[in-house]
Amino acid sequence: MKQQLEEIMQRAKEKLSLVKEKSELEEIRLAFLGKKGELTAILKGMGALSAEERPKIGQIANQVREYIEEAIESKGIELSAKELEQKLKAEKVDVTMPSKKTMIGGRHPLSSVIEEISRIFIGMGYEIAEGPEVELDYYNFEALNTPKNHPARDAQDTFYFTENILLRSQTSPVQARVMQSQKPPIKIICPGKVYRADEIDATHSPVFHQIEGLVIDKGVTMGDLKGTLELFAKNIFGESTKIRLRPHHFPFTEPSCEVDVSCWSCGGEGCRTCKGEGWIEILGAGMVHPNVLKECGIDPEVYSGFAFGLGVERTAMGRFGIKDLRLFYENDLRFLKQF
Ligand code: 2NL
Repeated sequence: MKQQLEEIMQRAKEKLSLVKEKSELEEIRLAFLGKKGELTAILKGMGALSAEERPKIGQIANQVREYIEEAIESKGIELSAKELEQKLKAEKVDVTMPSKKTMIGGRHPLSSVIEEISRIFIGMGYEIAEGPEVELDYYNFEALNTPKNHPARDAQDTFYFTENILLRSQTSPVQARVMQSQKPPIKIICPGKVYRADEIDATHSPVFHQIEGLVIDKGVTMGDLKGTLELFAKNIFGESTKIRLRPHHFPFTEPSCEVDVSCWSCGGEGCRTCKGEGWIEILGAGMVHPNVLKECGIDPEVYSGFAFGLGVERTAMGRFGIKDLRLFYENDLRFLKQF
């Protein structure tokens, strides 16, 4: 029996030396130490031994069991270490490899212009107001002194959902909503998308962007309007820029004007950019019509105000020397990367 035990130990030793994977260890443990294992079988047969031999063989059997248990455990530790080493080798990162190129996006030129203009007015204490693009005829036209069948509606023809719901043709309805919901003083600009029933060509698009401004307080005059717009023009086109107001007509302002800036290309001499004029039209403006103030719940005997509006696309085309407005919407990276 002693010999049998030694053989078992020997075989366990050999088998363990051949083990390559941890899963094999459990098989070996069962084969020797399990309920139906070799060592267990020997122990079961010990009943036949003499009282003298039994403790001796029992002791050896215990030693063999301890030996096999320890051998399995240390093999397990050895294999775990090997596995970890292999895993680390396989997952090694070469930090000297060149990195993948990531594409970094940039601002769209129209967003840049909107942001630049917004910053100038925020610097003068204005707040930014936003409102719906799907608008009521009331806010887009009626509240702005432009009743149904008014000839000015023709130039502002837009898209209708129903007789009274439309895509806004200007951002002034946002200003009408602010006047009806807040008390003066009001100092806001309203940037946003606007819509017109226009055919697409180099200078027209059915969707474009506008920034309108509105100031309402006691004692606001045309002088304030002129000073504000002059400061704005100098900020955006340069310190030497001059402005000029020409009489015009808008239904929502009285008096109304169009505003020109001295040409940023030639400074007023006359060149191709300004078509020899020396001046370039950039926006429309005026003193808010008393009918508009009244309709929006503001007493024109107490308060007055000015308003202005400019087209973002037209401003960006002038600023960047772009001849065709469709370039803004095509999302061609060769174009967009230039800004
Ligand atoms: C343009 C220039 C303009 C306004 C917009 C405005 C807004 C309110 C009251 C009075 Cl709530 N006016 N906005 C004023 C003058 C010109 O835009 O060429 N528009 C067709």
